[in-house]
Amino acid sequence: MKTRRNFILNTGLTTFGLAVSNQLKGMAALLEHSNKYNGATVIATWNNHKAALAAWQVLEAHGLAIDAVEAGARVPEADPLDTSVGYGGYPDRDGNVTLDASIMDHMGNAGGVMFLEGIMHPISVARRVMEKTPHVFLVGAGAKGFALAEGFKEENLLTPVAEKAWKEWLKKSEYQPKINVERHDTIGILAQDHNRDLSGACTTSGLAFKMKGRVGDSPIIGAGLYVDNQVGAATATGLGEAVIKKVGSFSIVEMMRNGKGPQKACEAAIKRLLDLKGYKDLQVGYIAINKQGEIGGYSLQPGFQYIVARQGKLELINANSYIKP
Ligand code: SD4
Repeated sequence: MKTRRNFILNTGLTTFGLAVSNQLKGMAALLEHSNKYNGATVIATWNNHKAALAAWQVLEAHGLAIDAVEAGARVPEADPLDTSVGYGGYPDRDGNVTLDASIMDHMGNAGGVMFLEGIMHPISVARRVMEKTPHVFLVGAGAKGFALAEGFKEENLLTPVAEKAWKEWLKKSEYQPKINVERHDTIGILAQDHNRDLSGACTTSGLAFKMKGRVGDSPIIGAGLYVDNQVGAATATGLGEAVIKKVGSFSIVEMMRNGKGPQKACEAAIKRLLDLKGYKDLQVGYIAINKQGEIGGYSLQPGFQYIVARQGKLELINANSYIKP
């Protein structure tokens, strides 16, 4: 924690109505007492501060963690400026916006949708799969048919900005995922509510200009997201193929079960990527929370950030990375 540069987002200040000096004192206290239960907590990948705030508001009103993570994930899904998630997400190489999402609650229930088209809120469809069907995953046309039957609206999710970027990409049609450059804003969001129950959600439009039908880690239980209410929860962002091969989020929760704290578990999971070919050119970031409310985050490359909301404060953390800046 010592080497991290932390700061509190201005966006949080007015919303929470706290004086700056109190915030700074509070932040020091947060770091000092990070091994104690700190009350309700939200932790999300990247600078998804609006999402963290939406989730926090659910927890602050003594809502459930599952409602908090869904509310949080819906924010970037509806944001046309977020080019990695939902509406406004960059399309595949044929110009189709195809979405992946997963959700887990504190009872070990899980739901996911993959390769879903035309529905703005895949996270809410994933939740319906979890709560209303005997299944865990629905994909493609099946997921869409289910969503429509559940009353979700069909919409064109390709914004003019995303279409322009795709047409620009078509000129060369080279597929080379770049570290942190593809606007990796995929949201993985974890919450612990006032009952200390844990839930998580993860939602994405996947890698920009991917092959049609490609599915990443985000909707795959154990890879992009895993929650065990007895132990903790973890979620991932970055190159999904690498996370899937290492079953990243499940491995972090298992390491926490075996005694590691969230920070050490994220670090160990990142180190497991080092035997993958080409690891120096890919990015993966993990975040985790345990049942005690301790949090952690770590990435392979520099540049990964995550956001934490707790005790009325919103804090953006620059994660430490295995490969140094
Ligand atoms: C994927 N993990 O589909 C996602 C991409 C991502 O920010 O995290 N983007 O592989």
